[in-house]
Amino acid sequence: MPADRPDTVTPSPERSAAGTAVAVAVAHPNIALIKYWGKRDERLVLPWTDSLSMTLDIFPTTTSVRLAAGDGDDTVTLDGAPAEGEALRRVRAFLALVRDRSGIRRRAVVESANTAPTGAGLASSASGFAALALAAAGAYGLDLDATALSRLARRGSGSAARSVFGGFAVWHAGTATGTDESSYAAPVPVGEGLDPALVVAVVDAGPKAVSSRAAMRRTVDTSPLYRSWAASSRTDLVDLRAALARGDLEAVGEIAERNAFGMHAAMLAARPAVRYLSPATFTVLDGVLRLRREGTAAYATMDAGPNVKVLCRRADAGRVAAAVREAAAGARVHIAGPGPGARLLDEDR
Ligand code: 2P0
Repeated sequence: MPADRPDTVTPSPERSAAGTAVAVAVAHPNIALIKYWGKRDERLVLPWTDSLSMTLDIFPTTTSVRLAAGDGDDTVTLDGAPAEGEALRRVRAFLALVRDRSGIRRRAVVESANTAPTGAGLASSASGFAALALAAAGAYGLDLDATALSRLARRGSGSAARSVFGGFAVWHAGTATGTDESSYAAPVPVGEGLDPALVVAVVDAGPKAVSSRAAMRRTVDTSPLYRSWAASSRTDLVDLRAALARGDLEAVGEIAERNAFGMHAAMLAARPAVRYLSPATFTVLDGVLRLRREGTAAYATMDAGPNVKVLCRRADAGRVAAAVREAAAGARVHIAGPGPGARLLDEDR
C-alpha cells in the first residue's frame, strides 16, 4: 500500500449495535529516527516534540475486536494469555474512549497477537495500539479517516500514532492545549534513491525494568538535559526531513544517531538515572563504528531498551547483519525494510 493512501474505516454501526461485528486489523511497529520522549499532557498523550519514524515490514501485530452481549468488563487476550495489570487497564481505558465516541455500550472481546518480543523496546505498543485502534473503530462503527485514526491510536500509546502509516511518518506534537486536534501523524515523502533497511539486533528480549511511560516522565521532571535535547530535536527534525527528501542516507543516519544518543544522555542525567543501554548495546555500537570505518554507511538508534537498530542501505543489510552478529555473539538479528500502514483485514466476519 502506498504510504500516501492509507486505509480508511467505514464499518457498519447497525451490525455493531446488534453485537455481531468483528473487526480484525494488522499493524507493524515503527522505529523513530527522531524520538518521542516526554509528554506535555499525560491524559491526552500530547508530546513535547515532533517525532519521525520508519514503519517496519517485520513483527506485525494482529488484533481482533468482537462486541459481546452486555456491558460488563472487556475480555483481553494478549499472545494467547489473559491480559492483566497495567496492560489490561490500558486496553480497557482505550476501549472506554472508543465506546464514548460510538455511543455503543457493549463490552468487547479483544485478541491480540504480537510477533515481536513484547517489552523489549521493539515498539509492540505502537503496532498493538495502532491495530487495536483500527479494529475497535471498525467494531464500534466509528467512521475515521487516517488522520483521525492516528489521533485515536495516540491515546493508547503515543508511538502508535505513527504506525497508522506505512513508510516514513512524522507525528506532529500539535500546538493546542486541552485539545488534541493538531497532534497526529502524517506520511513523509522520501527521495527515490534512499532504499533504507534497519538491521534490528536483539541483545535482550526480556521485559524492561522501567516502562517507557514512567521513564519519560522521570526524564522530563528531573533531567537537566531534557530541555536541551528537546530543543536540538526540533532542529534535528528539520534537518532529517531535508535529508530524507534528497535521499541522503548518510545524513539521515547521522541525524538519527545523534538524536538517539541525546535522548539517552537526557535519560542518564535523570534523577535517578534511567539506563536502558547495556554492555551488549555498546558491543553492537562498536561493530557499527567498525563498519563505518570500513566504508559502510551504518548508523545506530536505540529506544527504551538495550537493543540496537542499525540504519543502512538495503544493499548493505546482509553485510551489516553479519557484522552485528559477529560483534555481539548471541544477538538475534532481523532485517527490516519500510513496511505498510495499519490495515483492516476483515470487517464483519
Ligand atoms: C519513540 N519510544 O519515539 C520513543 C523512543 C521509546 C524511545 O515511543 O507512554 O510506548 O505509551 O505514549 O509510545 C515508547 O513510548 O509511550 C516510544 P506511551 P510509547 O519510538
